[in-house]
Amino acid sequence: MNSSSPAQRTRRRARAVLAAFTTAGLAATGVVALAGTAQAADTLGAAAAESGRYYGAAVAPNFLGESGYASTLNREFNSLVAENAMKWDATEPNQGQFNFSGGDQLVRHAQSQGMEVRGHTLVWHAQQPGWVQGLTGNNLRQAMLNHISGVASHYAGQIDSWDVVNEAFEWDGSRRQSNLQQQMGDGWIEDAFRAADAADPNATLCYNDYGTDGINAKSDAIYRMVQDFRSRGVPIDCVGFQSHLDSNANLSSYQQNLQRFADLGVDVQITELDVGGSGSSQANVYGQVTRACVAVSRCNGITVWGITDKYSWRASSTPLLFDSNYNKKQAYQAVLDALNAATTTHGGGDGDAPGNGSAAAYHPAAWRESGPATEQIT
Ligand code: 9MR
Repeated sequence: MNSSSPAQRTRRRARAVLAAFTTAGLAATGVVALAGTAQAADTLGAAAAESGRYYGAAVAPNFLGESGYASTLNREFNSLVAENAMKWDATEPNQGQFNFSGGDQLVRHAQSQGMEVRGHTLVWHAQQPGWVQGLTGNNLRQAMLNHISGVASHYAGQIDSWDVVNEAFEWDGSRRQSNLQQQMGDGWIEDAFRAADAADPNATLCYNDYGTDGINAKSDAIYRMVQDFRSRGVPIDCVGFQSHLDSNANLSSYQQNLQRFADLGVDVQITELDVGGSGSSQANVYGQVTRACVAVSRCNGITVWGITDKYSWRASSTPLLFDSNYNKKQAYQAVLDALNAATTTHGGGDGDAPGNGSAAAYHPAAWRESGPATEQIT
């Protein structure tokens, strides 16, 4: 059991993430941030690492053998998430029988490249195996807890952030009436977070959803849930904003929305970014999202939902940063520029940041989570 306060838990996790950046991210990318100088990095991962962040992609293990796919992933990204391979139907196709083959392959790949790993997703109303859909009441609850425990403990120590619960709210802010909600009632979300915390105390535990790209009824409801969880010590560390967008997206309150969650004491992450469209309008939305994230110190990373348009879940909308031939699109340059711009602005903004004389000025996690010297770091 974990007896530390939520704030202590988050601090410990943020430090673990920072350590991963300094050893894997920065060393692997060869980026050296010198005080007062802005070095423009030429890959997404290296540019994000300059401000202590990750830039990731959703990946499918069966494409890793394609050279363009693997080389683009390895060159550009310093984080990955399984697009499908860690979901309930993939990891526990029969009750109590776990299959980690696809997820393990991705974790091995990430580790060989010095990448971080996001875990997606422990509990969701979709992509449940058939046996789960027939369960009722306490049987479903026990199955959920056992699933979380089995998967999160298998990957313990290897996942930086877990999407513990995915898409549990409706547009109007009410709870989605899934089998999870109907069979277990309101308490299932916090039960899921407690089970994930018990299985992997060091992972950053996220609630993840879509349609939360500004201040609206849905993000308000999630905000109230996070506020409630933090006040009662339910172990939530992070909120994921999927950000499946189109070129005409209205992002007028996007950054403000990220910031209000951050102000509750959780990290915020852009978890499934893609933007339907093309050319400058698509690039403009990508740029806006990136600038919003890097303007919020607790926005510690961005994941795009795929590498190439060719394999996107919405391929006909050409929503990703690389076309079907792995050529960089205009949106790629908008993202790279926005990430590189963050390098010059970090370290000067907040009063509690170290001065520009310290390399840590480029790694907000180092100072934003600084705890008392006596704090136990695990
Ligand atoms: O991209 C995923 C696609 O390959 C699957 O068929 C689909 C199944 O529902 O899930 C897609 O990923 C979803 C993610 O897990 C959760 N947020 C929405 C994503 C797009 O549907």
